[in-house]
Amino acid sequence: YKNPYYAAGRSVNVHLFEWKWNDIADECERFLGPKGYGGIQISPPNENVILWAYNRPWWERYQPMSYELVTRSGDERQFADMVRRCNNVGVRIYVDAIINHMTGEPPENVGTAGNTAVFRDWYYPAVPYRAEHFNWPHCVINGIDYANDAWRVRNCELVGLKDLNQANEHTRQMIVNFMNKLIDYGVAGFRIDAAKHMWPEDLRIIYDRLHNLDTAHGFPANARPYIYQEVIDYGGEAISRDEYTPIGAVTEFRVGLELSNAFRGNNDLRWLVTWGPQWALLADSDALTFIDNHDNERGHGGGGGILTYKEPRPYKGAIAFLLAHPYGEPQIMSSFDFWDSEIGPPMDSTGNIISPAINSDGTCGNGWICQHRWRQISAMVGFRNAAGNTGVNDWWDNGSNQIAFCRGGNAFVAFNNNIWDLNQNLQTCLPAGRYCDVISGNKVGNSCQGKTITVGNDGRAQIFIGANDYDMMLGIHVGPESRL
Ligand code: LAG
Ligand code: CA
Repeated sequence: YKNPYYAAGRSVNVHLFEWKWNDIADECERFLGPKGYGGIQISPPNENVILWAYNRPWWERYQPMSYELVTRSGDERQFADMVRRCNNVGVRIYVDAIINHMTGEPPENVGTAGNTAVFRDWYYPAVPYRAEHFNWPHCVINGIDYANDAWRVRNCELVGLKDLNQANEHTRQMIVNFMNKLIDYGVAGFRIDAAKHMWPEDLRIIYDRLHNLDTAHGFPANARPYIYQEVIDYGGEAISRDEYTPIGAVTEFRVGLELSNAFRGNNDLRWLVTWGPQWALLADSDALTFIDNHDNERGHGGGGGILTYKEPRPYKGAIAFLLAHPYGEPQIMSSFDFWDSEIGPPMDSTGNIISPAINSDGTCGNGWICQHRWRQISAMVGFRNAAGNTGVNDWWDNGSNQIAFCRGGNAFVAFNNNIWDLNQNLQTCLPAGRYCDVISGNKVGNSCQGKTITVGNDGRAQIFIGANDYDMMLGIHVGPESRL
């Protein structure tokens, strides 16, 4: 359950938060496929309660009404079409699976597929679930429980959301049927929402009943779905991330915390020489790594203090390091603009999501941030693909906030987070020749829009990153986007 089954030569998962299925299919064909992205985490595809009372907040999608595949992102036919078209261009789809709970007791009672429920009776006829399929007696998680009561964290309600009992055979089978339907449509795996709130032994039974990935969609025979479980573990809680690594991969929230801290200038970049498990991070193959996610970019899920698109220079630096370094299976966030932590995606007066516009410079409009289209970020996807499965070698630092390293003989990256220039002759490990820095501009024809780097026969090159340069990093590699 720990292999994302990316197509050959690809890497990096992007969360296209609240995107519509048709738009994702288009984005696979026109951008993500050509740029080498490995996969997409999509927003929950199953029916959720419609909340006009809160002006359609993004979080209504975390309140399921049923497993019918109809949401503001699209219907079942559009879902199937997206998965097929993305797989056809080598980009995998991972589903955000909300299987811990159903709705709370919302003030409205219509779902995105038109179903209703009887909240007070725990009755969701479109699944169907009745009271006996939920945890009983009914209780609500208190803040203090996280420190000392694993039972309550798993069997009581998370913010009042009706808590499914995954030890119940019917409940399990409804969840398994839902997930298998998605696998049969060609998805490659799942983010398990609120995994901390479910018992690992119940989850294991559910995972073991899942189908193999569909060979008709290009997966190898006997491939198991990629499973990354959302467990927020900064230490000191009754429940640990280590309880979940025996059954799948886990979201490593400490990565975003440590790299945000370092790239904000609160910890010297030189210390990153030991980046990985030595920083009390999960083992490499267990870790889904990221800077920000949809919760902590807006202060939900106990998040805060994490770099987001609102602080672009250090944010791009942190993401570049995340993608340049071999540790973990990286994911990047692709957001819509927000000024309020509850507001939903751009929508018209009837609640339909407004598609991102694609500007002539490749950025997005209509309120979509599209970090995955920022040149500095998509270029680092190409960097990671060129680096392949090489390790880190030829580390250099200035004893402070200037660092550089190679990925085998395939790629070289440098960062300058000091307030003075980096101007050094460094070992790049690359074959002699001329290269475009993929951060400061694109290669166009036979020249670079940004910096040009000349590597000598000894593999060394003069590397300059001014303290006031637009970006704090520089990257070159053997791929066609960089090599002249
Ligand atoms: C998650 N991971 O474990 C998601 O990443 C996170 O975004 C989800 O919370 C949560 N678990 C449940 O799937 C989000 C919002 C909550 C919101 C919840 C349900 O962060 O704020 O709760 O989705 O929509 C909302 C209200 C609460 C209310 C609750 C139930 O904010 O005040 O108690 O609904 O009515
Ligand atoms: Ca639970």
